[in-house]
Amino acid sequence: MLESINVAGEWRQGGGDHYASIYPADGSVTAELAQASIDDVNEAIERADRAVHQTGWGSLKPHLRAGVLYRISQLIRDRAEALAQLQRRDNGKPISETRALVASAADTFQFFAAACETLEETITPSRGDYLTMSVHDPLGVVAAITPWNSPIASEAQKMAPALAAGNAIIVKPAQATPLLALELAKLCEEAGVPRGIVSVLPGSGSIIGDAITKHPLIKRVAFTGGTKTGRHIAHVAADKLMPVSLELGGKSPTIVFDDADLDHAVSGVLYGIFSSSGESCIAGSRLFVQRRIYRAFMDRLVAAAAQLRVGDPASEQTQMGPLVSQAHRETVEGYVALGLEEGGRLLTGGKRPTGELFDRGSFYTPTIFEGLANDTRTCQEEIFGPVLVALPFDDEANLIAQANDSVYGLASGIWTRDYKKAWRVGRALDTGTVWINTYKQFSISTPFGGTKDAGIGREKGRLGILEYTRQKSMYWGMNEAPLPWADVTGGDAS
Ligand code: TAP
Repeated sequence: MLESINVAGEWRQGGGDHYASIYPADGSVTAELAQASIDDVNEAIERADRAVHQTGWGSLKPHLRAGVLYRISQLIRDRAEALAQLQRRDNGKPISETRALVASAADTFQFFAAACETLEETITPSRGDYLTMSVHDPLGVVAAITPWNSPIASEAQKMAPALAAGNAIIVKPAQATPLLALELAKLCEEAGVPRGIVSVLPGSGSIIGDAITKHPLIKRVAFTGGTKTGRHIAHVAADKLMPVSLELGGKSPTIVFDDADLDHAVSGVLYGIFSSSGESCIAGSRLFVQRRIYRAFMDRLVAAAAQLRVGDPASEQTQMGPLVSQAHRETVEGYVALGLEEGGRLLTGGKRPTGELFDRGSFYTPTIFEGLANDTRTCQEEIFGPVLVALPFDDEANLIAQANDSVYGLASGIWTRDYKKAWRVGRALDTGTVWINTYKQFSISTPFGGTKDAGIGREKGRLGILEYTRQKSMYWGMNEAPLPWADVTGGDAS
């Protein structure tokens, strides 16, 4: 049976092509759906625009809107296991990771419910006989376009603040992973979000995503995905004078100084690159190790990498599941071949594991290269897979120059016991996030985003809700007398 999509609250089969969501661990079909058509896009957006006004969602008192978001959060928690299992099938991540992503989605709705309920509008210092206020209105209809690597968490990060601010939202999930966004739409409906306020339109990015972005009633796009797509969306946004947030790619440096706690560093570096099979924008994919400890550290790292448990995503023990698709595995393999061509030496990995389960899914082994210069393509381009490049460094100045020598600036990691050095280097790194003696930890209350080609704008954080509003200034005249401009006495000055 074909899964329905959600066109402004109406569950029906889309007018577009049929598409199957494939379980990457064994190639079986999880669900099939008829995707959205351009007509579905136009209908969803036009109905959403009417719904913002007709349902009163945009003008609902904040504590009442917050109540709906709290209920969404609770429904996600109530259905957590089913959602985590569905997400495992949708993109093949290990169950331990998909459980964490579901929990993060619930936390995100809870957080933005609180942000909505407690958001203050301000009376600003007045400079005359008037009262001045700064207030925030919803934008109207906004769009979320999300990638396949962390569905539900990516979608929640956009849907929660957009809904909290009183907007309607059109969600375009990645074609490879449409199912979690559709589940979220069901929970929104159950929690009391009025009909028409949420639509989920699975379909191809270049057709459906593009049509959503260009639609004149879409007032903002929140995008997570590749830099090339982000740049295209930025061009469309420039033509429309539309705000966007772009969370894009990364090639994040992780730095191990010779005074680091090496147990922590080995574990943190491996987690940084190999969790999520490296399919993570923040993967710590460029490793810089101080030369004095380089060989000893690499020996420990490689030995530990070879022990990582690659396997069935349904198993609690699995640390690395398959890559999202056979096609993506081939892309990763292409990069490994490139690394060898560029003179890299493989310290571990670089192959498909073999065996019954492995032969059916798109698995790949944790892979570590050395011997490559930082300016090679292997060190500069985002691979989005379980491939780490390791480089030795001698001094701090050279390290910072190399670490910042990247078109990306999403995240970085520093391993050292010297807090002054960590501060100095952390401030010098041109990245949106710096982790010190930890990696890939996340808090919804802390803003997130990149610099350079890693994107513009920030998501998360208490003020993230304001990104989905239009600031407005209001002046209230308090003069006892008319403004001293026109003669209102009719010339009778007596
Ligand atoms: P993209 O190809 O950019 O796809 C992301 C989303 O954009 C998908 O839903 C895609 O639809 C859609 N899309 C494609 N072309 C479009 C267009 N012309 N107009 C509007 N939408 C369009 O990226 P991906 O390969 O799925 O994801 C991997 C990339 O995302 C990596 O570069 C990674 O670093 C980045 N990423 C970044 C972050 C953050 S927070 N910075 C987080 C996760 C991932 P389709 O499904 O049809 O492709």
